[in-house]
Amino acid sequence: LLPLAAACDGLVWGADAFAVQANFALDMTGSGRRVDTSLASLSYETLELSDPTFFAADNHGLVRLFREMNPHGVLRIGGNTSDDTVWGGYKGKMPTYVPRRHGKLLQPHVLKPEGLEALAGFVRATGWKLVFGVNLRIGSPEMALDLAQTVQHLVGDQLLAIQIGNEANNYEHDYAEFDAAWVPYAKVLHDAGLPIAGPDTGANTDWVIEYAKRHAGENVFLSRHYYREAAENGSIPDMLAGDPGFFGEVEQIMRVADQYALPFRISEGNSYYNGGRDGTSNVFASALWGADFMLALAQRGVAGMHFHGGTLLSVETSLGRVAKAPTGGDIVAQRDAQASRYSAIAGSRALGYQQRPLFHGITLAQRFAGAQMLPGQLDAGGANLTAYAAKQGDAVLVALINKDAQRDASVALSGLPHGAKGELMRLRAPALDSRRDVSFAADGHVSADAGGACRIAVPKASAAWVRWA
Ligand code: BDP
Repeated sequence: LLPLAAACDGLVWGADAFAVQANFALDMTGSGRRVDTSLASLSYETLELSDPTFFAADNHGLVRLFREMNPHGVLRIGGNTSDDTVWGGYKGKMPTYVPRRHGKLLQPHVLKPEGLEALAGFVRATGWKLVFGVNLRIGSPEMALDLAQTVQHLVGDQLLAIQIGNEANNYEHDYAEFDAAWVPYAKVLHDAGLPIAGPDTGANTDWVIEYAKRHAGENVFLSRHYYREAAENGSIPDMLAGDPGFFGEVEQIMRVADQYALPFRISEGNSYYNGGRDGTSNVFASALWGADFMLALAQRGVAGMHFHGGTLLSVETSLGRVAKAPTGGDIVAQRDAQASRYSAIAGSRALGYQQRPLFHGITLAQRFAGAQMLPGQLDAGGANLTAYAAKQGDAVLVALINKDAQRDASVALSGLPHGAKGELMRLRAPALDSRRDVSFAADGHVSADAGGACRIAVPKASAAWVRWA
């Protein structure tokens, strides 16, 4: 029944005969996109800088988790609060301004120099690069220039780019109006020698394409955001169903990005906007979603995926809401309560930090950093299963992500280097809705037979990652 099983000693589990039979045929002669080392990246609200002990060099727990996720990551500071913030270090005439969110009038947040200084220390401690968003809504290129120059002075060549405005599609009438507001900013920043990226739009692929056509030469990368849906409409089955329409848009953008030789980054995104959905964005299912989403982006040449997150306070404030963190529970629950629902990292300086389930999915995908994607033919056998392969130096990487809630899969791999030895890791948890006990850990070794074949069991709601040497 399972002729290949013997080649993968110890991997055929008891119920294998009942599992969906899937096939994944690697094409070692083909060559796909190179995965950027900054694939796993993060996005935080500007408001986070109002606590200068958060992004700080001595916030060791947070520094450690950033480095663990990716030693080559990019931190994007922005979000709604970037367009609700005035620069406290600005000596010029402060523009008059009343930010509005969801119909409510808000006081602008004031970014203090100590918040920026601490951020620069954090960036140095993590080794991450920085993308920093300035306020477009306020209509003050002078203030933005002053802030951007201060950031550059503090961060030096770890500054990857300044972005102008966050999801301007929410307050500018159309692309032309955005462009007219953007150009004076870009001019002063550009004249001062600052690197620029954009348009940092919400879900407007047409804006990204139009922007590239007009401004490619002035930019270091192109960007847009991604959320599947509003939190109210989120669910585990919806999240795991995949989003083929979006990847069609990614391919459209990549054609233009390639034409201008510019990287494309999802500068902000996550499962569900409006702060993420409790019981969906913060449970194990989000790890499978995140790993699959990142690899699907990498396969299409997207350089970085910035998962939005951070404290509950900053994200709720970005939505014009008042943060109410649930209290009680053990230390794990207490740390969990401090973070926004979709954040990959939970905790606080006082309580310590911990990985959310999503974090583990991100680390699985990040194992493809620097590799060259390989084409492959997948027959998922009717399961909600995805598969990715890549060449990393002399090694071959394979990820098998079984997002199916019901069906265990037995995946027959072919086209592997003959007789290759594989180091296997598994991403798993007790259940799709587990908030804890998620692990991405070593699970022994496998070997391909003399014909380059091997069968790997991927139980429902789990993923396998193999590095073949
Ligand atoms: C994005 C905003 C960000 C929000 C997020 C959300 O840029 O500030 O926190 O949506 O709704 O549109 O969760």
